[in-house]
Amino acid sequence: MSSSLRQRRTIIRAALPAAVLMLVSGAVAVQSGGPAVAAETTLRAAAAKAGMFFGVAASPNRLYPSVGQEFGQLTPENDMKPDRIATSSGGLQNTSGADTLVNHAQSNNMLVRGHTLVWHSQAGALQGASQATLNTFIGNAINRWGSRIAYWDVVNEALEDNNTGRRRNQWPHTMNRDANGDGDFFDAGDTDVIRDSFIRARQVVQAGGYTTKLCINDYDVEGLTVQGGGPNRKANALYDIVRNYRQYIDCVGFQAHFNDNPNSVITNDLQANIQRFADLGVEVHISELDIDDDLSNNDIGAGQAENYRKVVRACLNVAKCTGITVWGISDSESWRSSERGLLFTGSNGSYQKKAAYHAVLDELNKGRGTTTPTTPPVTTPPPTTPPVDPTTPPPTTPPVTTPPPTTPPVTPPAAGCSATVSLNSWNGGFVATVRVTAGTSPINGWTVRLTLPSGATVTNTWNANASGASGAVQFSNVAYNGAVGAGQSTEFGFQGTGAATGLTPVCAAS
Ligand code: 9MR
Repeated sequence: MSSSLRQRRTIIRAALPAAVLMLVSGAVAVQSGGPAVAAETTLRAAAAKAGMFFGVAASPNRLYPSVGQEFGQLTPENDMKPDRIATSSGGLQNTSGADTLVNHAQSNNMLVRGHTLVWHSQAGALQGASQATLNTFIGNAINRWGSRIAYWDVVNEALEDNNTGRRRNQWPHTMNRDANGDGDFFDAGDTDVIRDSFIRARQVVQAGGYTTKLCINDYDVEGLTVQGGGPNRKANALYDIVRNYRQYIDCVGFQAHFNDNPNSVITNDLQANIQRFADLGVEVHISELDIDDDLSNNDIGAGQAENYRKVVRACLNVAKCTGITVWGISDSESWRSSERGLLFTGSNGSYQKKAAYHAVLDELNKGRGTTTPTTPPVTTPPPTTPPVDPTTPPPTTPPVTTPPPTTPPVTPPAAGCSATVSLNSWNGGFVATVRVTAGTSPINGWTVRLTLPSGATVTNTWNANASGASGAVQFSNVAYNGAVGAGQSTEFGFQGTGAATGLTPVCAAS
């Protein structure tokens, strides 16, 4: 047993002396007449309880028992890539590694993510192929495994590096044509490898009657912003693709190879970005997670375990974030071994859990808690920002019925507040983050009014009650963020369609 788990159990025992400890299917359940408190002891069980999968990238030579014990989903790290399995005419070859992985997953009740059909890299014999040949390959690969593959990465890494927001200027994307010259490939007359590959994949799935879901996957798309607060244009470009091709796309993978490249850090708006994709109706996955341990002392300001917590919490807080996959089991066997980015040390099946492992397990065991809705956004969704200190247990009192102030009920002096807005815009939409700051006295409630330019419409709001969707709109606090200390701030956000330039928020306190 891990030391942190032992510690937690000791605390639980001390707090509940009459508790009955039970071991049920890997869960430690504590009962004391009230509801059972259960902590799962594997990542897969804890994730499953929260309604998501926790998976791993794997290779056929590393299918040790821990793979099926700890993980409920498997992505072939290299064995389903075109350079392994595609012939130059779009046929299949050398599928034995992929078959081994799919069989292993099936016999261990694990989901499989097929990785990947259309990719500029590791294309092997398909390099330079036409869309027709790509379509042949897409059909052959999907049909080989059918519904045994729960998710396929249909298109991988279509967008350029360095936060340009452009498609890659290399095959297969060089086949794209912008017929009307409007700067995108979304129009009927355009040629778009992304769209055409998804249309083909969709046809194959439908014709075969498979349950397979079709995903687009990329890196450096995790935050709404990049380091320094500028817009994440790559994320915005991915968002535009998913929005335009929503009828063909079921899921989005944020690879989440976090490191200290300014475009690859963990930003505080990770959850808001997951949320905006989820609001399009797609599932979101953290699909290739590893977190550079060198970050512990610089740009993020928290150790690796805390960074893992942050990412897991951001996913847990969005109901349509349905899975997390780490990109390997152990640091030494990782594609980036020097960054020590994974949850275990050791090798060849003899693995030791790191602090990051215990943090992930603990966070998963806390469950989804404050999830945002799966159905179209309601006007008062629960908070979408992660807790300030993710190690703090959730409040023991219900947030809605219990008044927030902990200080005696002294009537607060009339006090003012101010509001500032920061915008993250993309073609046809925006996310606004509004910061409400109390003046020299504490406030117990606030209302922010602003006027949206013509054509802009609010489609989703978090951490505030919205009134009105266009023109003059107002946002007031929800139960848990009305009380703001003197000089302190709280934030809410809203997403909209159209352009929202020149917003001037006016804050009134109560
Ligand atoms: O982890 C994979 C490594 O073993 C391969 O050498 C490498 C080749 O490109 O691909 C790695 O996996 C990548 C994945 O397929 C797509 N996203 C980035 C991953 C890490 O490079």
